[in-house]
Parts: sequence; C-alpha cells; structure tokens
Amino acid sequence: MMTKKKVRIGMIGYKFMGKAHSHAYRDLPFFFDTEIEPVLQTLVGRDENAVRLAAEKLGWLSYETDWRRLLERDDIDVIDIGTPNSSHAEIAIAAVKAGKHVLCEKPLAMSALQAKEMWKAAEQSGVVHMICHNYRFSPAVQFAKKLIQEGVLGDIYHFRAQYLQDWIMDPEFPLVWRMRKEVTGSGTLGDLMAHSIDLSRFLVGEITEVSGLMETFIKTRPVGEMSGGLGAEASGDDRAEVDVDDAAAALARFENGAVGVFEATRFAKGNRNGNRIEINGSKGSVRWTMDQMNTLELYLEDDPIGMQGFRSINCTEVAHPYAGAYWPAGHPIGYEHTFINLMHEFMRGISGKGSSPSPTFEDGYRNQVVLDAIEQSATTGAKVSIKY
Ligand code: SOE
Repeated sequence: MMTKKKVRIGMIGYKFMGKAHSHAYRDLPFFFDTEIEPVLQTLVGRDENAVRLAAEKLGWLSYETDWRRLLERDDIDVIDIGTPNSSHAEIAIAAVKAGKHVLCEKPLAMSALQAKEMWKAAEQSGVVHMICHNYRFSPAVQFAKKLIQEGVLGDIYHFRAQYLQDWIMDPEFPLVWRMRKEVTGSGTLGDLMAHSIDLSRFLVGEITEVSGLMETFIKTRPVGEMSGGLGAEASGDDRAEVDVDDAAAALARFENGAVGVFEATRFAKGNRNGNRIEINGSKGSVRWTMDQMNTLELYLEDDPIGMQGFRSINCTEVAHPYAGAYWPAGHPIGYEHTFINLMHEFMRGISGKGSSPSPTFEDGYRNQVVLDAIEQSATTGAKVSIKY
C-alpha cells in the first residue's frame, strides 16, 4: 500500500467558503489517486463556541481562536484563508514568511498594491500559493480552454461575461461585511466580476484597457452581519451608508485584439448565481453557464450547411478535464467539485517541486490590477490602461 504524504491544513474561517473548502479537502482522496492526504488539522475562528461546533461538523481535528498560533506550529503545512477580504494580506504575508503554503479566497487583496506585496512575499518564501477562483475548474470551462488553445474557435473576437445574483435586493437586507468598503474593498466588482475576469484571463488572455461603470441602488441599510451561506441578520435599528457597488459593468480590450464586455450585479431578480460566459471566434463560439455547469455549448462554422447550430456537449466524459475522476459518463458533478479540482491542483503543487499551480497570487494580483482600473474608470469616467 502506498504511504501518502500528509499535508496538514490550518484553515481560517468556517462559514460559506469554510464549508466548501473543508468538503473539498475531505472528498479529494475519495476521487483522485494522489500521493497526498490532506489532513484537516486545525480550524480557526474568533468565537470559541462557534468554531468548536464548526470544527466538529466540518470534520476538523482541532480548533484555535487566534490564527497567529498556526504560524508557530510545525504540524501545520498549509494556511487556507477564507476570511473577509481586509484580512487576507496580513494573514497571507505572515503565513508565507512562516514557510506555510497558502490558499487564499478571492479577491486576493484590497488593492493591487497590497496584492503585489502578497505575491512577492510568497515568491520570496518559495512556498506554493494559489487564489481560489473555483469556476475555472469546471470540466466544461477547462474543455473550452482546450478548444481555444487548439485553435478550434480560430481567432478570438469577443469575450462576454455576466455574473448575476439577487440576494441583497431587499432594501432591508443588512449591511454585512460584504457591503462595507473597509472590509470588502468593493461590492459586486471584487466579489463577482473578479471571477469573470479570472475566466477571461484564463480563456482569452491579458486585458490591456478598461472602461468601467458602478452603481449603488440602495444607499442605506440596517447594520448587521452574515449568518451563514448568503443569509444575514440585522444587529439592531441602526442604519448606515452603503459605500460599495451593487452593480458594475466594464468594457475591455485584450492583448490579442479581442474585446470584452463584463456585467456583475446583485440586483438581477431571479438569478441566484448566474455566472455565464460566451466567447466568439473566427471559426466558432462557446457558451457556458453555471446553471448547467456540465454543459459546454459549441458552435462550429465547419459543420455542414443545414446542420449548423450550437450543440450541447455533456462534459462528463473521460475526455473532459477532471470529469474522469468522478462518475461514469453522463453522471453530473456540481459546485463543490470545482473546489475539489482546485484543491487537487494545490496539493499536486505541494507534492511536486513546489511550483504554484494557476491561478497563483500573481494571477490574483493581475486580476486586482484590472479591478482597480475598472473602479478608477468608473470614478473618473475615463478609460484606463492596464499596467502591471
Ligand atoms: C457571494 O456573492 C458569493 O458567495 C461569492 O462570494 C462567491 O465568490 C461566488 O462564487 C458565489 O457568490
């Protein structure tokens, strides 16, 4: 029997993303034959009773109430950061300096400057670093990448993305950390459009120029906090100003000549997690939506006349990246599997020569440069060139 190398994880945060990450580490060895066994060593949260209960439920061996203690421990190899955005930089920089590999939730930081510090610190320490853009790990998105790389779509002209949600539309939905600029950095821009920018960079390439627009529809809300998942509770009668965007839009140019249109909003009634993209090339097009994440719609100009049209490819075959690790063809996977696939790459990076699999902190930094430029453009009304 192969002796597996144990990679001991210390994870900070245990709500929505904490649950997704815990599940992915636990299920990973179930599906992938790897030399690595992730160990859910220690879960961290400030509220002792809550973190103890979460550790029990999510399957962690122990808990701590201060993340700094993880850094001193030699039984922790990885720090996984699932905390609100304003704490990412402090934790990640301290962790990489302590020699820990780091996986960080998106957006990487509060600004491009901060993201660059994180990336540079990680590179200097020689640890493995990744940012958690899980959607690019959907087999259908990976297959789209393969088709584009092989030139099946020809020259790429358009990248189109919509990321539509509706969970804060009630004006009485509390002002949680995800809507407070000092904690989150931006609203839909960093939370949702960051995912679309990641997909665009993954599938099409680097962005060179953007024009942005941002809007806040509801100006004040009752003060409150997240209560798990995307639920929230008001903490009293106080109201405060919303200082981040409810919706954001951007036009972009790519290095390869393609143009991009991005839309992100939390005000699209009926769209719970509508993450969609379409790419048009000289020889064909692809479309993907999270609502049917196992399907890639493909149009090929070379199809016989009369037979042309978008076909729906069920990306559950062995030929589709990651799909073979799961079930026989035709048996779909879901949201949680995008995290398992990502964690699989992260663990492979750790078990290999220590090189960081994409998306790395550098990708997180480049993404953040685009986010900052969209915000700048939305404020000034002028288009902004991207400089890394
Ligand atoms: C909330 O908008 C949220 O949980 C995002 O923070 C995630 O990144 C996205 O995948 C789902 O929606």
